[in-house]
Amino acid sequence: MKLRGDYTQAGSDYCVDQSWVDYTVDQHTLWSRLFSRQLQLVKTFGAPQFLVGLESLEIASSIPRFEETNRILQGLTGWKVIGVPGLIPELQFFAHLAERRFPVTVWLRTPAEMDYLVEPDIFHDFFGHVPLLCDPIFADFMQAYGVAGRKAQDAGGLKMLARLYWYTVEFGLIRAGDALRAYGAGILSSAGETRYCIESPLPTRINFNLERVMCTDYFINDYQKTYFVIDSFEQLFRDAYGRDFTPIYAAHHWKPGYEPGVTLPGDMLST
Ligand code: HBI
Ligand code: FE
Repeated sequence: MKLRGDYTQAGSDYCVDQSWVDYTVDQHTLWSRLFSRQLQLVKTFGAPQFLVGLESLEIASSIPRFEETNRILQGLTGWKVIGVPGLIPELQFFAHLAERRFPVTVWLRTPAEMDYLVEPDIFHDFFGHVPLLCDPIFADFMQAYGVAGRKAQDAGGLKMLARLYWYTVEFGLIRAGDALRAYGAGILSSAGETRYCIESPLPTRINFNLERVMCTDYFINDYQKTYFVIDSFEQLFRDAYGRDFTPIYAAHHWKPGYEPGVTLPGDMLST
C-alpha cells in the first residue's frame, strides 16, 4: 500500500513536527465538524471512561496542539503524543507505546472523507485514541501492549498480538451498568460504526476471552461482524500486564484464524 503521509522529514523513530501553524482555516473547520458530530454520538454510545478523558483534554473547535495535550497527559498518566506521518512499522510503533508515547498522524482527511478513510488520520488517532490515555488503567494496558510487542516477533506472535489490539484498542466494547458502550478508537472515530456496534442486530457480541480474541481474524474494510465485550479495563490489564504470551502463541500461531461473525462452542454472548 502506498502511504499518504510525508515520510521524508521523519527520523529513524518516525517522529515529525506537528507544524500546527500550517493547518488551514478549512482544516480547523473540518475538524470542528467531525468533532461536534462525534461528540453527540459518543455521549450516548461511548464508554464513560472515554468521556471523562475527552473532557480532560479540553479539545473543541480547532485541531489540538500536541504540546498542550502533552501538558495535560503528562500530569494525568505520564503519556505523551508524538507526531508521525501516518502508519509506521510495527516494531517502532511498539517501541513508542512501551515508552508511553502514542504516535498520532499529523494530517487531516479531506471533506470528502468525513465518513470513511483507509489510513488513520489525526482525527482517528487523536479523537479515537488519546482520551483513554487519560485513564490510568487503560494507560498501563497500552504500555504493556507495547512491551509485549517488542517480544512477540521472536515468539511468532505478531499476528495474534495485532488481533488483540484490533478487538480491544480499535474495536472494543465494554459493559457499563446494564448497557454496552464502545471504547475502541476505530468505532469512536466513525459516525456509522458508533451506532452500529451498539444498536445493530447484525454483529455478534462475545464476552472477551484472551485466547479467543488472539485466534480471531479481522477485516479492515467494513463494519465488524464480531465485537468482544470486556467488563472493565481491570480485566484487560489483568490479562495483559506483565504476562508472558509465549505459550499462547506457541499453542495457536500456526492455525488458521477463526472467521469473524461465527459463534463457537464456549462463546458467551453479550446482550
Ligand atoms: N502506526 N501510526 C501507527 N498507528 C497504528 O495504529 C499502528 C501503526 N503501525 C503498526 C500498527 N498500528 C499495528 O501493527 C498494530 O497491530 C499494533
Ligand atoms: Fe487506531
